[in-house]
Amino acid sequence: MERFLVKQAQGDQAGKGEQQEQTQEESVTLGKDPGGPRKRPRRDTADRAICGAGPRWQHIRAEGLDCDYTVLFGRAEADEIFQELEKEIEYFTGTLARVLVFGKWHNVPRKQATYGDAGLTYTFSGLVLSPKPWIPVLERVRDRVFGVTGQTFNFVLINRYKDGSDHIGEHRDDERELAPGSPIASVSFGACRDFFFRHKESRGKNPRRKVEAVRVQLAHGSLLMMNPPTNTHWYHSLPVRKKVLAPRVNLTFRKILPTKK
Ligand SMILES: O=C(O)CCC(=O)C(=O)O
Repeated sequence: MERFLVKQAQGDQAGKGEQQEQTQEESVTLGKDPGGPRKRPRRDTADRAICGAGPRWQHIRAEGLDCDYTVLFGRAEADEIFQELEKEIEYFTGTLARVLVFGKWHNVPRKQATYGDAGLTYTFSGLVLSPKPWIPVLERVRDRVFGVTGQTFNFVLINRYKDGSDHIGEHRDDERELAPGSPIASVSFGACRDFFFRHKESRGKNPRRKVEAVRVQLAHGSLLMMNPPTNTHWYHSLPVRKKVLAPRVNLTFRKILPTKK
């Protein structure tokens, strides 16, 4: 059974022609919007009335994987938000921007920052940290996600990729810190990049099972809702794409558990 590829819907062209760099798995093109009915993941009818017609969603499904994708911001608004993010976000520096692998320090191959509600803490590189307080541009994106999904978030992790050599390896998001049953909302600005899901039983040289990987192209202004139980069964990554020359900023909004007193 083949899986889906959500193609770039609009915006940056930098991710075009990257498919040949995909080596470890196959995926199949779902294509541009297949023209299905307008749907949103939100189920509450009263809320629907408030929010109007809403965006056009593509539903990405596989065994234990449940995601919804849409382009949330039009080009002009996405450009404006991207510029503001570039101006306002304060990224980690020093040891927080480095990682220890087998006893050797390396620069993290991207820049990272966290913002969120007062009083929250989370662990990062073995340290207990507090996010920076929300700033207007992040509230604007967070509130727009709420407007179309009804989901609230108290924390955002920001990853900035200066070009296609910056990347993030295969991982799952730390479930101990996430509120059980909560989705993760991933909003992207800048260069379009490939994003992969790989089933946990289908990793490594000798996988227990062969489950087709799922590739999604994350366009400028797009929103990918990663709904439970996706994060339990699937790893995700943003691989190197040498042909991508433009920067990209990704925001993953999360609901994390309040710090235990
Ligand atoms: O940049 C992306 O789209 C992926 C970010 C990611 O994997 C994460 O925040 O856990």
